[in-house]
Amino acid sequence: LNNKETYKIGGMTCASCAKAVERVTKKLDGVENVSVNIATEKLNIEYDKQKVSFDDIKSAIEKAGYSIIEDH
Ligand code: 9UX
Repeated sequence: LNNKETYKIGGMTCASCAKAVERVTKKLDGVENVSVNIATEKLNIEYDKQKVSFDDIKSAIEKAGYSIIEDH
């Protein structure tokens, strides 16, 4: 049931921002693999849609001070 998606993250200005985005998303139940590329500003994430929704991920990222948009 894992679903792989790529999203565009806004507001990351240093490598620690990328780490912060990884940390807040990994913490969500149902999220498996997360990687953030600071150069491309992309979030690659694998998650179970039965357990966690895009809106949950979006809320966590916005709460941490960043923005997220669907990249397709
Ligand atoms: Mo770096 Mo990001 O000093 O929120 S952690 S800018």
